[in-house]
Amino acid sequence: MKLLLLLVAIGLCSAQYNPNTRAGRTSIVHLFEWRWDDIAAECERYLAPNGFGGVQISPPNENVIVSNPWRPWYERYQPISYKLCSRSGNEQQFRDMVTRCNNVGVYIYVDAIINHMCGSGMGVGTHSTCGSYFNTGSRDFPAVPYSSWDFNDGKCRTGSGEIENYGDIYQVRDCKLVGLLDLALEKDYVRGKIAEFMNNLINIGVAGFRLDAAKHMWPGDLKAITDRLTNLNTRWFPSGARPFIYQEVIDLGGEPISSSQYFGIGRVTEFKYGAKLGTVIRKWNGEKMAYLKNWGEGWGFMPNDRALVFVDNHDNQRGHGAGGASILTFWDPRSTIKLTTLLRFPDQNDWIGPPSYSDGSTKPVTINADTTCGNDWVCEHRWRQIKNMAIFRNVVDGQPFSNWWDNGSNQVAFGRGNRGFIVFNNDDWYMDVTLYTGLPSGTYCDVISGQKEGGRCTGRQITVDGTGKARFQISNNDEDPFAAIHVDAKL
Ligand code: QV4
Ligand code: CA
Repeated sequence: MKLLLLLVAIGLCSAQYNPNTRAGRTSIVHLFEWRWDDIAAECERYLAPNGFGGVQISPPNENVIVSNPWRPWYERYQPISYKLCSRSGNEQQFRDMVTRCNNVGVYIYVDAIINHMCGSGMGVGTHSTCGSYFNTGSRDFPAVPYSSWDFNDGKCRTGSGEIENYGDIYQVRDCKLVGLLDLALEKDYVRGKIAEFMNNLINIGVAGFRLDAAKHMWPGDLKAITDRLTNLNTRWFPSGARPFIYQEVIDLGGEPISSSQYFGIGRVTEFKYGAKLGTVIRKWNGEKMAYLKNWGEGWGFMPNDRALVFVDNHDNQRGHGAGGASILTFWDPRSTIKLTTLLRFPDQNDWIGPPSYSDGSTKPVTINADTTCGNDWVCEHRWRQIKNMAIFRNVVDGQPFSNWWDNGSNQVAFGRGNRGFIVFNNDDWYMDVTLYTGLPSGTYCDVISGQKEGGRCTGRQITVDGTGKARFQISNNDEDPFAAIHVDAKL
């Protein structure tokens, strides 16, 4: 089975591998640093009507306030407690968001930071998002509570107490990741506190979790924790539904810790996907789009039913974590499951937080007359091409990869059953080809250059003849040198 086949239909796949999205909804968008009130509104006014399946949210629990002098986005990866208050909002606002999104069938996936608490150098005080006291010197987090017993200081065997060598699985799991106080996840007490935090979120109605820094936690500890999770809230989910789990393990090969060690717990983020795709689109290392014919497991990626795929994420878009220079920061229409709507940030400033007022609070997302976002927010998921390709995925969901064509170089085309067809021209010359699409005859609206609006097409029209063939003329100079048609965009 190829990666081109989408997530297995709901009900067929078991346990924490099932994203729990509504039938026919196949993408999750990451609304990085958004306020809960804004996400609730976006679910209702945009995500549900356009078929998005869910939202990955920023960590909802209390974190340290870092003054840099302005607050960086990454302070949210430094927990102080499991109370639900952050720059995105308080517990009441969180509950309201989950309820309103769930009610329109857009589910919430929580970025769960359970490997560690805040950085060891964060000091003593109440400079935290709910004002809880903490003392990093004595390892005291009374709002959980955690104390020095609950950290890995005694277990880590590097001189610095930091992870120094990713080739040593013990230090990767038991030492501090960039100075972050590492939790002793083998302790029943710590497991219990984490499970309590996650079960509270499940009870409120979330559909699953991204497990941050999973590579830095022993698979056995993660299994013990996820086994304690309750089933999803039956107000919105079928009885017995398990939380969706996807684990952040950056496995580009070459390290003793691999993605497959985590398959028993849930899905794993496939970082090779974005890294390889970037080299192909950029034509680095002799790569060409024609080679994408067996994209997916054929390229040495993890099995389709264990992968969560995406092109870029909040780290590698700004030079954090791994991924490399090839990462594309635009969206690939072919098999994306998670989109990232990110913050505008100047090249040199990898720490820039969300648009905020002088008191550090986050500005609301406003919507401009042309449907883009204002107040300095960038809403990639509202870009026509991206929104339309999220719909394309839904329309062709469950259909087999079909009718591949390539010119031996960087012009390629393929279909998904007889429901959708897409054509790319990434060569440096004009493309004029007539291809078998498999689609029923008729006139279709290309959803890249435009879209169907009130029975009319605002972009180029493509005619499929009685034999299923259509002519595609795509200039290499087009703003978007590709075209996509599907049965719901038939005029
Ligand atoms: C600094 C020094 C340390 C020193 C420490 C002393 O670098 O050597 O020991 O001070 O306290 C921030 C700073 C970092 C600082 C650290 C602790 O950038 O310089 O350490 O805080 O104060 C995000 C950011 C990090 C940030 C962290 C916490 O990317 O820069 O660190 O949040 O705020 C690997 C992992 C992978 C990880 C990736 C980034 O395998 O799991 O690195 N990705 C996830 C998240 C990521 C997040 C974390 C993990 C940590 O996607 O966003 O890190 O939760 O590849
Ligand atoms: Ca750890």
